[in-house]
Parts: sequence; structure tokens; C-alpha cells
Amino acid sequence: MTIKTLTMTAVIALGTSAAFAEEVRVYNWSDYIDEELLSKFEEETGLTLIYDVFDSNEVLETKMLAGGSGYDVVVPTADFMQRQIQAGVYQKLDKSQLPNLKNMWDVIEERTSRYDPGNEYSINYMWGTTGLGINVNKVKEVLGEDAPLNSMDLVLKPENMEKLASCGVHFLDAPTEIIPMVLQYLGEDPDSSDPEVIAKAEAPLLSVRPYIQKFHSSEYVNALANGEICVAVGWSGDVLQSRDRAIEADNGVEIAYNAFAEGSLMWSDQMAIPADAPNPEGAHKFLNFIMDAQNMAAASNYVYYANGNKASQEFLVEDVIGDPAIYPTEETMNNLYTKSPYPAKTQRVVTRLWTKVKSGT
Ligand code: N2P
Repeated sequence: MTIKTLTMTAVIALGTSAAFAEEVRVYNWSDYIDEELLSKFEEETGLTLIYDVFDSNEVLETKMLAGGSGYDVVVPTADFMQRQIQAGVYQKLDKSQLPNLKNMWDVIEERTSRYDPGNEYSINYMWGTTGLGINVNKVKEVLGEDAPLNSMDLVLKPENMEKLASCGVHFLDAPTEIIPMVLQYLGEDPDSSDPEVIAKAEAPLLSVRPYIQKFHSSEYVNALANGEICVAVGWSGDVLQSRDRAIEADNGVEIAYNAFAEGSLMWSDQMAIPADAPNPEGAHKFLNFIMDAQNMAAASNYVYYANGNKASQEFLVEDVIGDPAIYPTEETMNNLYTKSPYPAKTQRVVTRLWTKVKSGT
């Protein structure tokens, strides 16, 4: 059984003779690890690993704010994590239990310290961008050879979307990523927290809403690969995994990932330990295991996301370290933007707008 085939709520207990062993419970994004690493962790530590997956920061946040999740390690995106740290949701890392911190990459540590000063509560797991997953041939068939394959025009111009609706379009169910994308398209500050600026995203989204088949943050990986849909606004590595699944299926579907020429969001997912984690020592063991250079490289090589681990880079395959969609060049990097957490009042505006967009009214 693989993680990929499980539903979001599934729980996997790995190991056979581990009935009495101590447990570590990890809650991570779906399609975000090479599952061989999970059994390797159990073999190396003698701990039983419970590994659950999610595909939404909002779902994770609700669990974290409620408390008592039972998890020892969780993986929020940095902007969400910042306000969760402020809400007292996480415990400080005990760096003496994390010798592999020496492997981490100062460039990324500096980037994430904006959200977690001194990186006292978290380590970077992976980072990536939000852009376009495309079935190249289908989209050209529908829109012609000069289809805007790397532009927001593809998914925000109603005349394009009306045609693409015939082959299927998914958007991430991620309001804090899609709304900034629309603001960027409009020439507004994508990181704006001003409710009046945010309100400007509503009309463009409603104008393409009739042509969006689904708002979902993980189904598109298979749906693109098997030709059920032709476009997804999705996450870089997930689209690249979809490309691989199509190649493996040998079904003639060619999937590409393109960041937006107008500028894409760059996000960082951070591993952190809840304040009420049942097994903080096991949590530290898991973090240290992940920060091993070869383990981190194995994870990135499998899921096509860049990581924050400098020492892992010599073990990355060329397909990963050499792909500017994963490790962007300086020039691409300058075209990316980042997000800050929304203040509570703005978050409510965002949530309301999103409900309206999803319901299409
Ligand atoms: C992994 C998706 C993680 C990206 N499948 C969201 N930050």
C-alpha cells in the first residue's frame, strides 16, 4: 500500500512487531515524501511511525488551534505558522537534540526567519511555487498553438477558460494563494492585507468561476496525469509528480509545470512540534532523521520540491537540482513573491470571499 492511494484521513501504522513500541505521529502534506523513508525511520529508531496526510493549511490550522491533535510533528506553511506560533501552538526546538541542523542552508534559514525569528520553532522541509499544471497537447488543441502556457491569462481570461472548460480545469482550494495570484494579475500588491484591495479579486474570480470544474488541492495530481483535466492551478512539485505518473502510465499525456510569467508565489513548508505533542523526544528524532543529507535528498528526488538542506544538494539528481522550476535561477527568483499572514480581520474577509467564489454566487 502506498501513501498516494490513501484518502486524506487515512492513518498508516508501519511496522509489524511494533505493537508495544513508542509512537511518533507525523502530519504532513499529501504527496510530500518517499514512503521508503518512513520504514527506514522505524528501522533506525525502533519507533512506530504514524503518518497522516492533509492538503490544506486551513485544515491543519483548525486542528492546531483546537489543541490535542495528538501529533508530534506537523508541517504548516510559513505564513500560517507565524500566527500559530503567536497563538502558542508550538514548542521551541531543543537544538541539542538536532545535530543535523548543521546540514541546513543559511539562504533558506534567512528566508524563513522572517516568519520564525531565529528559526526557534521550525525547520524548513521543502519550498516551491504555485503556478500552472498543463496538459500541453490538450491545451494547444483547445486554444491553438499560441496558447498562453505560462501566463495567468490562461486561467483568468473568461474567453480562454470558456474553451478550457471542455477539457477540465481545477484550482487549488487555497484562498491565501489564489487571491494573491489574482491581485498580482491586476497589478496590485499580492501581499496586501487591505480588505478593499482584496475585494478586487472577487470579480475576476467570479468571471471564470463557471468554467472551474473543482477547487481541490490534491486530486489534480492524478486528474492531470490520466487526462481527466487539462489545466490546474497547482503546486510545482505536485505537477511534476503528475508529469511522472503520466510517463509511467505511458498514456501519451504530456504534463508541464510553468510558473506564471507575471510572478508566482513562493512558499516554504516548515516542520514544527506542537506544544502539546505526546512525544517531543520522538519528534526531535524525526526532525533530525529528515535533516540527514541523504534522507532529505531522497525526499526531494521523489517529490520534486526544493529543500532547505545544503548538505543534501550533492545527492540530488540532475532532474531536481538542475530544473529551474524546482531550484530557480536568480532571475526567476526575482520574479517570485512571498506572503505574510493575514491579520484576523482580513482573514475573515478572505474566508467570506472564498466561500462566495466557490459557491459561484
Ligand atoms: C505537497 C504540497 C505542498 C505544497 N503535495 C503546499 N505548501
